[in-house]
Formats: sequence, structure tokens, C-alpha cells
Amino acid sequence: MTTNLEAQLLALQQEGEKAIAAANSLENLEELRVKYLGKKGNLSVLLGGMGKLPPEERPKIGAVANAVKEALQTKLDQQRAVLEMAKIQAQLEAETLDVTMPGIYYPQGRVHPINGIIDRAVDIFVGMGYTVASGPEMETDYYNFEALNTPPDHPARDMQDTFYLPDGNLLRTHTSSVQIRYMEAEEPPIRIVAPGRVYRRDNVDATHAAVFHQIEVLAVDEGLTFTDLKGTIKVFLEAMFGELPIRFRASYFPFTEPSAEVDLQWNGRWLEVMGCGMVDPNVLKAVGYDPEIYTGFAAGFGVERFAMVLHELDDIRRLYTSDLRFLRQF
Ligand code: 2NM
Repeated sequence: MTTNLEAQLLALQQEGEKAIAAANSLENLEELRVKYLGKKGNLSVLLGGMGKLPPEERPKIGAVANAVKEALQTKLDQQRAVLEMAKIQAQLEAETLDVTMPGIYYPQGRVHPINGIIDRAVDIFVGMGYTVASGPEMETDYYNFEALNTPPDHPARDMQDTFYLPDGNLLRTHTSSVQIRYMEAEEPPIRIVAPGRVYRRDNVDATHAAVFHQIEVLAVDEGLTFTDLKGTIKVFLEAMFGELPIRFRASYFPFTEPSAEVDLQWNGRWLEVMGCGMVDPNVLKAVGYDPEIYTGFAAGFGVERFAMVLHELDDIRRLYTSDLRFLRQF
């Protein structure tokens, strides 16, 4: 009887130690602890038979049982340490960061000089309370010419000067069409600045492009006069070019009356930089405004021309060829 229980205890120890040594995960190890040393585990079950032993044998078997329990517990602790170490090792390997790996090259971008001029000009007008407006680049004859008081025989309407599309529409030749659309949709008072791409059927050379950028401004309100126009342009040109002499020269546009060109004294020479005028009453009528109540002023300029003056460029085409050696200078 004694030897039988003792042998069973020793067999349990052997079996347990082998199983624990083979455990391959902490979860698996916990299962084995419960199986061998748990309250209802194998050791408890065996010791349940102790009560049937003669009293004098109990201390000896008890000692054996304690030794088995301690041996299994030691084995469990050892294996737990091994598995925990393995787990950390696996984690370290999975999370390795190679600090010698070369980085990814992200070239530094810049604002294109054309957009740089647009941003500066728009900011100046926004500072004076203007709102940015935009519209389609493909336009109808109405918005590009007719509503702008441009007569049917005006040279700008010629096939030689404007890109007409097969469906009778055209590529806008100025952003004034945006102003017409805005006025149709809104009521005075109006203060807008319309930057955008425009198209003209020009032969491309150092100072001409078929696609270029324009900024036009428009103010419509009660009581606006030519002096408001002059003051606005003076503030704008001074913010753009610095405090230089400017002059207004009488000119002609179909959509303004009176009209003027604005010259700027730059490097000792008079340089034409923009056109402007008081919005023609016919234009106000076309958008449903009463010219007896409202007056307006407008002005427009070419962005590329400003860029060429401010950055001392000799050829407009440099702005379109995307040569990074050129563009990185800005
Ligand atoms: C310019 C010169 C003069 C202009 C006129 C209008 C509108 F829509 F109100 F009639 N917008 N822009 C205008 C006037 C543009 O650019 C050289």
C-alpha cells in the first residue's frame, strides 16, 4: 500500500516534469499547473487516498508528497521563466528598428512664382475687404463679350484673337466674365477679386503666351467715383512694388467709361502695368443693376507681367517650362 502510493507519487512527478518541460506557451503551462497542482489536480486526487493509510505511514508519504509538489513547482517556475524570456525575445525581434536604413527623400516644394504673385495680390485686396471669386474657363459669347458691352465687330471677338470651340463656346479672354456672373448672382455692394487663367490667340514669344493669368477687381456700390478707383490702385501698387510714382493715362475698354492705363515708374522708365475704369452703365444694365443708383470701378492686370517686372525675367516662357534650376531660385 505504502510503496504503491509512493510509487504513484513518484510516477506523477516524472510525468509532470516531462509535460512541463515540453510546454510551449504560458497558457499551456498554466493548464499543466492546474492539472498537476490544482485543487482538483492529480496530486490532490492521489493524496485523497492518504486517509486510508495507517497513521504511522502518513508522515513519510506526506514528506514524499511535499517533495513531489515542490519539484513540480520548481519545474513550473523554471519553465515559466524560459517561456517568458522566449516571448520577450520574439517581441524584440518583431519590433526591431534598423536605425541605419536610409531615409525616404521628399524633395522640398515651393510656390510657383505665378502663384506667388497671385497670393500676394489677392492678399492685398482681401485686406481691403474684397472677396475672391472664380468661374469657368470655357465661357459663352454672352459672358465673355456681349454682357461686357463688346460690340460684334470688336477685334477681340475675331477668330484670330479668341479660341472658339466647335460648339460655339470659347475660352475666356479675361476674368471679367467672372465679374458678370457674380453680379448676376449678387446685389451691391460688391467687392471682388478674380484671379484665373485666360486664353488669347497670340503668337508665343518672350512677352506673349496663349495661356496666361489675370487678376481683375471689381467694386460696385452707391457713390463710387474715379477717385475711389485711383486710391485703391495706388494702395495696391504701393503694397506690390513699393512707393513709386504712378500715373493714369486715358485709354479705352468696351466695358469701362472712362478708362485708363496705369503706368509705374520702374528703374527710371514708365511701365504700363494695368488697365482700369468706371464700369460702363451698359454693363450694369446687363446684370440688372440700375446705373442711376449704382456706379462701379474695375481694374485688371496680367500676373506674368507682374512676375517678370518683380523678378526681372527676360522671357515669359521661363514661367511655363518647369525648369527646376529656374524655379528653385524663388
Ligand atoms: C480691365 C480693365 C478695365 C473690368 C471690367 C469688369 C466688369 F466686369 F466689371 F465690367 N471687370 N473687369 C476691367 C476694366 C478689366 O483689365 C485690364
